[in-house]
Amino acid sequence: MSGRFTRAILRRPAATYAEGLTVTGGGSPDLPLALQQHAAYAKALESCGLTLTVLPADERFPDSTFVEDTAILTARAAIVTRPGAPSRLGEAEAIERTLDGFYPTVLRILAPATVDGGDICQCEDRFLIGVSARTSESGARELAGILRDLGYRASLIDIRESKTLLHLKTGITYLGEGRLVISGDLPAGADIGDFEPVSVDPEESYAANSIRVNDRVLVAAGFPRYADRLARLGYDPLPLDMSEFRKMDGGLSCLSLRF
Ligand code: CIR
Repeated sequence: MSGRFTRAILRRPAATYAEGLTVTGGGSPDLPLALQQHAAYAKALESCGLTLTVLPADERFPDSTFVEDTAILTARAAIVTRPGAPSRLGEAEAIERTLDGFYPTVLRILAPATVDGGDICQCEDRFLIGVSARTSESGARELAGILRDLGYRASLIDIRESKTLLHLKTGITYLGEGRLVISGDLPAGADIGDFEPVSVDPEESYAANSIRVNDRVLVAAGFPRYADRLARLGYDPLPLDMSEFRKMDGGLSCLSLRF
């Protein structure tokens, strides 16, 4: 992880949530259950010491609860993205006003480039940037340039040949201490530098999207081998039920912007 987090921004799932994008085919999400799971997620972040800004549901954008895709928050600046799915483009505009309240410097990705925050993995002062169906090559390069100007290191990982990864962070998590969780869905030969890889069993690949938040690692419930592996490495996993977000191709990282 990169320092301790003190805040997070979340957005409640909208009444239109079930109309969002999905290829998973897990069936239609149950909105009341999604709201319960979202509330439990918020509580878990608070238990890790974070102060939350929970934005109201935005019915115009069914996927807007996946707030991570709209911005990249660093200690030096905030960067508003341009989400790659046309139905999600307006979400970035909506987050910008919120970020203005927290950051003196808010930069943005410019059209026609696209970037989804789910493709960006911060590992201390280095950023891994996924080139995906959502993050265009030009978007990835533009973002890498912005990050380098801010004094960070940045490198690209092309995941376009993966049939299972929506975003780079669908398949990786930076745990801190130089360790990177990697699911087998990451294309062979992906350059992950000299991070120590922590593998995830193929039948538990959904669990690869977890989040280190201060002294805990939030993990999706129902993946005991992964939780056990983290515990044996000295981490303190906090399992959360994610069924209704998984149905819409979302994971733990997608539901918040942490800073
Ligand atoms: C989408 O397809 O855009 C949403 N249904 C799911 C976004 C998940 N976000 C993430 O992995 N960062």
